[in-house]
Amino acid sequence: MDKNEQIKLEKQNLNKKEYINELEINKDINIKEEEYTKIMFIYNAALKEFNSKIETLKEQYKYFNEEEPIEYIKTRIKSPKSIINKMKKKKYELTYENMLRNISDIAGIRIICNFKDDVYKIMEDIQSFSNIKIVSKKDYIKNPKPSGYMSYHLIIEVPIEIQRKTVYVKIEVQIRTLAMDFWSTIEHKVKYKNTINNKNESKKLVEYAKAINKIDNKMLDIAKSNSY
Ligand code: 0O2
Repeated sequence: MDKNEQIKLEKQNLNKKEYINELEINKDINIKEEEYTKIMFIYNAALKEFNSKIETLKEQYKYFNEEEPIEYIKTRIKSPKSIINKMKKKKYELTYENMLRNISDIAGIRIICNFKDDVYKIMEDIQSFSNIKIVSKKDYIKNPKPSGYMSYHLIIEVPIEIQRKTVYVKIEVQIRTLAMDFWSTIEHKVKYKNTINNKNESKKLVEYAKAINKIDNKMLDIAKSNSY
């Protein structure tokens, strides 16, 4: 590439505005209108691209490290009802702008692995991906939630190309062990989304989370002593 071509390209890149700025986002959310569909298409596209990176990482461990820490991967786009409920709970006005800025888990990916150590290895591998911006990290394994919930959360921004513009899309990545996933799946069904607050049941769930954590640690010890 000659120098002029190089300069032209650099200018073009500088002029690339984020496509999201061209959408009319300063208005109320209406899930039946085109704007909503376009925004969800963008989240879906970003999630697909990132999922493919994680699938490659899963395979890569097998071929280059002779280990398979990732058991399975799940992706989901938050339902309109869940988005609206979360915004109401957090007392945001129901505008697209607030949704894009403040709801970080519209696109979500969950990575389930074998052992606690794997969680941190996977998290560091994701951090090393080029082009991915890390927005925030929450370690609910070292600091479990009062409910007993354990998991590692990352909010990342993934670039995708839409209409010749780059859009950075937020994705929530949850990384946890099979044991943590077992607990949180059941707890999500019986309590987390339920408004009825039964103190006795909540206490039991915290106890079970602690018991599961002990077993997780023991499984890791066995794996280490067998140099898995
Ligand atoms: P759903 O239905 O799973 O999507 P913040 O970012 O701190 O302003 P936010 O977004 O609530 O607040 O972040 P947080 O607390 O890290 O939780 C994000 C997600 O983690 C939740 O999404 C749940 O998926 C999961 N989670 C958090 N706490 C619990 C818990 O106590 N039990 C279970 N089972 N899951 C939990 P949503 O949108 O709340 O729910």
